[in-house]
Amino acid sequence: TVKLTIDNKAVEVEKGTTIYKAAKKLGIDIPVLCYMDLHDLGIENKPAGCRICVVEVEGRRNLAPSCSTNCTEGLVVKTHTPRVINARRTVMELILSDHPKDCLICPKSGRCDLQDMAVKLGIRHIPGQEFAEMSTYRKDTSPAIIRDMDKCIMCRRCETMCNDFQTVGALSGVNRGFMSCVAPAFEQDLDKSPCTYCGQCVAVCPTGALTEVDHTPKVIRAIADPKKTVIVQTAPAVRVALGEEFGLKPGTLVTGKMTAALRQLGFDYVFDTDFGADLTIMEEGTEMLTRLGKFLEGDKDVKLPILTSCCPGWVTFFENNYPDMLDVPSTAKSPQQMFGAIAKSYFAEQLGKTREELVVVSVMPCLAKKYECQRDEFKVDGNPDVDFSISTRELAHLIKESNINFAEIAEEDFDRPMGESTGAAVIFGTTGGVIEAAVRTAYELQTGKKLERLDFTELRGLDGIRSATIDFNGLPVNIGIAHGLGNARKLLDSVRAGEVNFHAIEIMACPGGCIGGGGQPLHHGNIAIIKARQEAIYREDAGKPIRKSHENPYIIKLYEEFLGKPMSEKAHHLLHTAYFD
Ligand code: HC1
Ligand code: SF4
Repeated sequence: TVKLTIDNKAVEVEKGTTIYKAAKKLGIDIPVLCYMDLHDLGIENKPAGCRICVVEVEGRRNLAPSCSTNCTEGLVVKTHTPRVINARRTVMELILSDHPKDCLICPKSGRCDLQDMAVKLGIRHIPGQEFAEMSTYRKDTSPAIIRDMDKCIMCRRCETMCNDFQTVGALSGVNRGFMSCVAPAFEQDLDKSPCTYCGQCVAVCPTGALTEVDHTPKVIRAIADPKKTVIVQTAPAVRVALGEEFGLKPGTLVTGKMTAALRQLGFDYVFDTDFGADLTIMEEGTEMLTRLGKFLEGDKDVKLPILTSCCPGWVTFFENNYPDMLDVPSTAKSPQQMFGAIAKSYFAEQLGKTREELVVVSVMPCLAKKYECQRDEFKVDGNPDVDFSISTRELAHLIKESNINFAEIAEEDFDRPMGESTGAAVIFGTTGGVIEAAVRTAYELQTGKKLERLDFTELRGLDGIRSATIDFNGLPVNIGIAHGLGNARKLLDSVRAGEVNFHAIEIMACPGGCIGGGGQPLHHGNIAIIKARQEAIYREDAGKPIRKSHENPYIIKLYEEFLGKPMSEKAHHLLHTAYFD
């Protein structure tokens, strides 16, 4: 260890600790802009680029960036001398001299780290902006994400998420000086790059440089159109995070408030993606057992492990990186898309409406869902099964702009039939949950026995890659789980190399699964927030009267009245898909 003093307080830290972290230990919060501590996810962003975190170190001529300067024995550090404060203000003024001043209409306004820092440092004037020209870039709008590089401050957080955590490599620093920014190779548009639309770059961007494509104006227009019946479905992970946008603690469950707010917004039917998740389990669980059965009979052509396919970021990553394995994932559509397909067929029939008269809106913790619902394979004669997908953040905006008092609103329940769901569906929202839900159903279908315990804690947690063997009444089923595309790549590479032997694998693109999605209230890589959301998911599951998908009475009815049985021809037509490279 080494001993030093910071602001006249003594502290002892491990060798190699940065001044920033040593100060944190003392409760001294040095301001940072580009720095991002994601060590729980195995990564850290410290390019020491912005220089906001500079401190004075006795005996050194230059100020030191505290995020990247290590503590040494006897160091005397001062974090807020006049010289330090002056330097921080100058740094801020320089950054702002090349930053647009359209804060009033910026999608990040009110949640922008740069704006907050300008407030904190009391910036009132930007020297030189009268004569200096700002660098400008072409705006890039993809199906899910908008890149507005005029607002990029080169913090490199997005690059760290995309390259180090997701291993997608869609973004890297380009150009020099004022024209430097982060972009796909050859400065192509995002939709020409290997981007998966996971949105993790958006989740950590400190400014308005990376934001989601806003679908809320289209949703408002649909609600206002008397000729349209507008149906909303809400993803499992939204209910454990939406409250954060209204000042509630991470992990507060707001299912009933969210439902009531959606009704007040004017949706005609407030349904639940969880219904789609229960349906996914019926189809995917049956597919898993069918493949497993054939494998046990010695069928050499059967593809195992079966991979979950409900995460669209993961599906795109898979299509881009594993074209030799396109027949391996489950063919089951995601719950979002199964919901849309059933809403525009079975439910439309019940209402006596055509699919064109219905508008299906999804509320998702995800930005890739915006892309998923636009994919051609999820359209009938050009009409999409899900018309618009809005993020948890966009829903919060809609609620705020409609003057709904979220804190006070009384809880309400979802509509039926497509608002009924089980605990198994809720846990889809966190890593390990899809496969746990599948096991709850597949076990009972395979063995004909009732499960004695529903909580498969061996499948839970936040380790990047996990595995467990579940005993199906004498048949050991090997299960693998990964969250984060970098972890997924490691796991899949070992499958491709024949080094591991799994029967089923669940993969989710985002940290913690959908609870850490790119459309959620920004997590900024804070694992404590993700943990709190995860605990809330399991609380919701534990409190549900029905916790196995095959016991959802409205799912049973759907098969009786409409689909026949899982993987029937009709189910196959409506609920399954194929993958393309
Ligand atoms: Fe997810 Fe899913 S769990 S993908 O993470 O399978 O987005 O929440 O809606 O479709 O159900 C997201 C969450 C979500 C789907 C389900
Ligand atoms: Fe990379 Fe995901 Fe951002 Fe695309 S959305 S650039 S894959 S981090």
